[in-house]
Amino acid sequence: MTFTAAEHDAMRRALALAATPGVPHGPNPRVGCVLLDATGNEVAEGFHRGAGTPHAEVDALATAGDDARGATAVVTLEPCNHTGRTGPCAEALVAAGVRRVVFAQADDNPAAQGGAATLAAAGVDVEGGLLVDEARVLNRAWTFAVEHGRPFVTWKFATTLDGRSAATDGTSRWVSSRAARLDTHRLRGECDVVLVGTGTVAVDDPQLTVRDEVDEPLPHQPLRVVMGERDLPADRRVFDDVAETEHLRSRDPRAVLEQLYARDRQHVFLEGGPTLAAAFLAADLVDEVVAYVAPMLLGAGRPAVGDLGVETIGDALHLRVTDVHVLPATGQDGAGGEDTNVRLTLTRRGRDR
Ligand code: AOF
Ligand code: ZN
Repeated sequence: MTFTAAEHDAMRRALALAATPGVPHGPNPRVGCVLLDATGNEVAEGFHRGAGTPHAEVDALATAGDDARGATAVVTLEPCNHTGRTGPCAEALVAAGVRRVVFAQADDNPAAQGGAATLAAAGVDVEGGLLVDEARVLNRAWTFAVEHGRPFVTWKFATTLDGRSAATDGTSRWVSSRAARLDTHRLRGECDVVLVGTGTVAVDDPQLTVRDEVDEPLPHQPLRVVMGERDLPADRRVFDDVAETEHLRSRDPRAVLEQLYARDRQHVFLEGGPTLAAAFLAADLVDEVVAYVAPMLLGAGRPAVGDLGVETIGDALHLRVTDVHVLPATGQDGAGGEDTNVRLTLTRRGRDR
């Protein structure tokens, strides 16, 4: 692979453009594009602002106008080859007279792939792979979903130091600190589905919306999904009109993920109770864990996770810690705050070390 220093710098810029704050994390990938002239100077830049809006390349081409002729397009994702919500970018680049295309990540989306071949067939010089790791991380959930044919699953739970998520009388409201609750809302906002079981809705009645510091709902709300067969009272808070909600009448994690993927959902934030968490873990369908551990002991009460069928220590599920930090106390936390946030991943070989 031979990339110039100018192409390298342009790809860094394109990655930053793709990550522009406010651009939704799904269902489309976040994509940036920079157009360079023959001397390596920037002609125009563009980025994708979410499903239904122009793709990054088309956005940059619109700014460049005639200056696109003979240019090099530096894009974080292989240009698409399809007419979906918008037209094929590969053809738009050819029509604009772009001479060379440098991209980071290949597009494995079956609907859109093949842009590099189309460009090459039209005589455009094409190279991929520049800063590909950064591009994959930028669209972590989208990349995972396209490669695995199902949404990426983040299991989030709040627990006391002794692994309890509620006291024996069922009260759970102040297990996590204010900082932990705000952090949860931020993470929810990056997902396109918040998933719980019917039990959680019946017992805890959570609202499951994304709210800001003053408890106002944000404009972009993930779909709220309740899974399970039992009927639910219509007065539950998940059925309010702040966000959309769907009740999927299935207890099977795999079937539910399949249905969500078919509806273009790529990142599930699993916030169910111990039974649902155990079902997803047992089916090997948890990809990331986010735990908020409160400096609190209950000694009894609802466990954070239900029975995993582990009877001997050798069968324990093993996870890898990717980040750990203590969240600040805010003064509004009854007992003192300072929850520890732990992030972990599970490999597909979760049970061996
Ligand atoms: C690009 N540039 O900026 C984006 C691309 O929903 P559609 O019809 O717009 O198509 C979305 C698919 O197109 C998406 O899943 C990915 O494969 C590609 N997205 N492609 O060349 C962009 N956003
Ligand atoms: Zn496109």
